[in-house]
Amino acid sequence: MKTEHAPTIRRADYRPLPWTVETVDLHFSLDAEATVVTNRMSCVRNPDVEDGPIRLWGEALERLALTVDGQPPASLREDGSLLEIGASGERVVVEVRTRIDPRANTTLSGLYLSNGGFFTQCEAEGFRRITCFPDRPDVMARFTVTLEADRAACPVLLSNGNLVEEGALPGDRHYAKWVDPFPKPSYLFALVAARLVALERRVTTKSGREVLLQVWVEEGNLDRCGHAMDSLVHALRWDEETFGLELDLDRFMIVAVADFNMGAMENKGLNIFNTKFVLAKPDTATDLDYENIESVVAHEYFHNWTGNRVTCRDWFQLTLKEGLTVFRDQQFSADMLARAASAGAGPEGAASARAVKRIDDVRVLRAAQFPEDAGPMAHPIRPDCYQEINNFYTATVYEKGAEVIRMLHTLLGQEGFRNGMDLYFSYHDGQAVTCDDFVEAMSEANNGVDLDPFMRWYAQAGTPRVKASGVWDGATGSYTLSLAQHTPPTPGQALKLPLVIPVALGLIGPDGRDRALRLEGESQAGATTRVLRLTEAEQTFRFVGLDAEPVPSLLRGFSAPVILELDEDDARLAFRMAHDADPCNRWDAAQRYAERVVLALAAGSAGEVAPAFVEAFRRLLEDARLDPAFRAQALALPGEAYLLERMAAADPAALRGALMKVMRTLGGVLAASWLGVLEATEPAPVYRYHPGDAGARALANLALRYLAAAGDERGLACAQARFEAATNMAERFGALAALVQSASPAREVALAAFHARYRDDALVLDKWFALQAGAWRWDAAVAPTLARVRGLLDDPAFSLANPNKVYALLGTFFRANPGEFHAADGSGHAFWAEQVMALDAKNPQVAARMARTLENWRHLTAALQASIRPQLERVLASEGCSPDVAEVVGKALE
Ligand code: 0A1
Ligand code: ZN
Repeated sequence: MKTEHAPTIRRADYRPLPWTVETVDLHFSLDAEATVVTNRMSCVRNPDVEDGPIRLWGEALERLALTVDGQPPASLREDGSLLEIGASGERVVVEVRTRIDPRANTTLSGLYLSNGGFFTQCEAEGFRRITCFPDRPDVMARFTVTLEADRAACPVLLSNGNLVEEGALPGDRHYAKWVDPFPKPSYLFALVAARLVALERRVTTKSGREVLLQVWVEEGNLDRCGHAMDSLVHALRWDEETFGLELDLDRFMIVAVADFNMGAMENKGLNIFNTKFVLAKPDTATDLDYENIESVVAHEYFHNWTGNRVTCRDWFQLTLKEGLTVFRDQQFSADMLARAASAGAGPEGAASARAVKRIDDVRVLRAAQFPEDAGPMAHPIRPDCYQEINNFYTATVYEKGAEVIRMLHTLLGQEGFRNGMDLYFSYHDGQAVTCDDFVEAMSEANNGVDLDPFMRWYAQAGTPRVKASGVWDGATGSYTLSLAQHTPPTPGQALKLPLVIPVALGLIGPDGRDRALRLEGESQAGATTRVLRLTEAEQTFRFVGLDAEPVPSLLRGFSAPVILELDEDDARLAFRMAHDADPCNRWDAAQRYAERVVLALAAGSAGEVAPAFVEAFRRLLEDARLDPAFRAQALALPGEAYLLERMAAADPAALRGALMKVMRTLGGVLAASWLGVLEATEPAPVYRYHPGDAGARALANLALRYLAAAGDERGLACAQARFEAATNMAERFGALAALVQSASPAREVALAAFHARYRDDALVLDKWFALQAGAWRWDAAVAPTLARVRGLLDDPAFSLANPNKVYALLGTFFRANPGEFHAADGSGHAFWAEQVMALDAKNPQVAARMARTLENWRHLTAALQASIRPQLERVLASEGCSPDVAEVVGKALE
C-alpha cells in the first residue's frame, strides 16, 4: 500500500541529465492567489550523455504556456511530476509560464505566504512547485530574477545575488531585478516580498572588499536582531581566519519568517531563517536561544562554501554539505565560547568552555541519533535509497555526518585537514560532487593516505559497539588493552565490516593523575592522551613502563560515535567522576553511573538510590574549583530518550518513576549544597550572553530544578522569588521550568503570569506551550498531561499551520515526555494518530517529523506495542496519507 505512495529512489541509479540549464530568467508577478511565473531557460545538451529529452519537474502548478525556441514543443510527455520535452540541436530556449496559488500552499515548500508576505523554501525539491525545471542539484544555472508586486503590501523585494534595477509600475505596483553571478542549483533559489525592515552593517572582507550585511525582520522586531548580526560578523571572520574562505557577494542577507518547517536555509546570498534562530533580546531569549542563534547563523553562512560553491551531485550526498557544515559550526561555536571564556577565566576557562560545548554535542547525538540508528529508519550517513528525501534531513546525516568529519580531522590533524579542504575547493569550486570526491581530496592532500577503509563510515548504518578490557601485569608494569568492535545489523544491512575508529585514550594512575603513555616497542613515553586506531575486529595495545595498575579513560573527547562497552564497577565510575583529566569522560562517567542507578530502579532491582552515588554527585557539586557550566552538565541526568533506548522492553512509566525518585533524592539529600549554589550565584544585574554568566545561570537553574523536584520549601520559594524578580528570560524561564516540574501549586500561578506578560509574543509562547507539554506529573492528583495538551490545542495562540507551535506543543509531548505520552490506556497513542493525520492534510513534512516520534515503538513493552500498532496502521491506511508519512509509518510497521 505504501509503495503506491512513493517509489524507492536509489543512489546507484544516478545518471546525469541529457540537457542542463546554463541561464535562467525568472519573472514573478506576485499575487496571493494567482502568482504568474515566467521562466526562460537556456538549455544546453550535455555532451557526455547520450541523446534524450529535456527533463523538467513540476508540481502543484497550472501550466499556462510552454515553448521551445518560441514554438510549441516537437514532443511532450508527462509522467506524474516529470515532463519530457523532445528537442534537437545543441542549445534551445525553453519558456514556461505557470500559475500558482501561494495562499493555498500550506506545505511551506515552494512559494507561500506568511503574515502577508511571500517567502520561498526550495530545498530539497520545492523549486518544482514554483516552475518547471530540472530540479536537481547537479544542474547549476545562472539566475536572473525579476519580482513584481504591490508596493504597499510588499515594499521589500529580495532575491539571490545583487540588486541591479528597481522601479515603479502602474497600478501601485513596483519591481526589482536581481542577478546572481554564481551558477547554482535550483534548491538555492529564494525570493522574499514582504513588509520588512533591516538592520544593516558594512564590513570589509580580508581581501579589502566592502560588503553589506542585512538582517530583515518585521518592524517590531528590529530590537532583536543585534545578536544575529554579531553572529554573522563573527562567522564571516572565523571562516576567513580558519579556512581562508571569504564572502563572495557584495551583499549578504538574512530574512526571518515565522512560518518555516526547519531551522534555516542557506539560499545563495539570501538566507531565510525561522524567527526562532534570529530574534533575541534579554527579555525574550534564554542563553540556549542565544547560543543556537549564533550556531545556526554560522551554519547557514558556512554553507556558502560547503554547500553552495561546492554542492551535492544528488541528494544521497546530503551529508557532504551537512555533516561538514555541522562540523564547521561546532568548531566555530567552540572557538567563540573559548575566546569569550578565556577573557575572564584564562586558558583553563577556555578549555572548559570547549569541553562543555563538546558535551552538548555528544548529548544531542546520543539523544537523537543513537535511537535513529537503532530504529526502522536507520541509514548510513550517505543513504542508498529513500522514498521521500525530506525524511532524510536526519540526525544521522547531520550529526553523525559531523562526527565522521571530526574523525577525519582527528586522524589527519588540523593542518592535514585544512590542506584537504584547500584541495577540495581547488578541485571542485563551482561543481556538484560526491562524498568520495571530498574524501579523495583529503587523501591526496595527506600523502595519499589510504582512506578507502574509512569510507565504510559512509556506507554502514548502526552505532558501532567498542568493547574494551584490560589486563594488568604487575611484574612487568605493563597494561594490555583489548579492543573489539562490532556493529549490530540494521534494516537491510545484516553484515557489517570493521570500521576505522580513532580511540583517544588516557591511563589514570591510582593517585588520579594521568600517566605518560608508552606502547611496547617505543623508546620513550609520550603524551598522556593518544589516539589509537582501531581498524580490525579485535586489536590489543600493550602499554609499558607503568608504576601501578591504571584506570583506562577511553574515547576521550568522544573521539568516535560509538557505544563503549567497558565493565566498570561503581567505585571506578566514582573515581573517574572525580579524577578523569578529560572533562568529556568525567561527564560521561557521571552519566554512566546515573544510568546504572536509574535503570536499576526502573527495573525494580534497587529500591533506593545508593548513597555512594549521591556522594559521588556531592563531590562534583561541591567542588567550587570546577567550572559551573561543567558542573551543570555533569549533574544533569542522562536524557530520557537515551535512557529509554538503553532499556530492554522499555517501560516509560517505570523509567519516569525512577527518574523522579533519583531527582527527589539528589534534591533532598543534597539540598544544603544546592541552596549553597543559589546563594553563591545571585542573579546578574544586567544580562550578558557570555559563557561564564550562562554557566552560572545553568547551574543555578539546575539547583532550582532539583530542589523543586524534592519539594524543598526554600528551593521553591527561591524559584518563585527569582521568577518574579528576573530581569531576563534566562533566569525567568529557568525558575519557571523548575516550578512547572514540581508538585507546588505555585506552578500554575507562575505559568499564568508568564502568559500574561508574553501573550503577544509568538516565540515566547512557544516556550509556554513546550513547558506544559513536557511537564511530568509530580503531583499525582493532577490530570494527565494529555488533557492539558488537548486543551492547549484550542488556545487562540496555537495553530497547526505554524511548525514552531506544532514542535513546541505536540513535538515536546511526543518526544520529550514519554512518561505521559505512553499512558497505559493508549490515549496518547490515539491522540498521536489524530494529530499526525490532521497535520498531514496541511504539511506532510511536519507531519512526518511528528510521525517519527513513534518509530522506535518496538523497543517498548509488549502492552504498549499492542496499543501503538493499530494507531500506526490507522495512519498508514488513512485516505490521502502523504508519501512522507507513509515512508515513516510504513518502515515502522515493516
Ligand atoms: N539546508 C538547511 C536545512 C533545510 C533543509 C530542508 C528544508 O526544507 C525542507 C529547509 C531547511 C540547513 O542545513 O540549514
Ligand atoms: Zn545545513
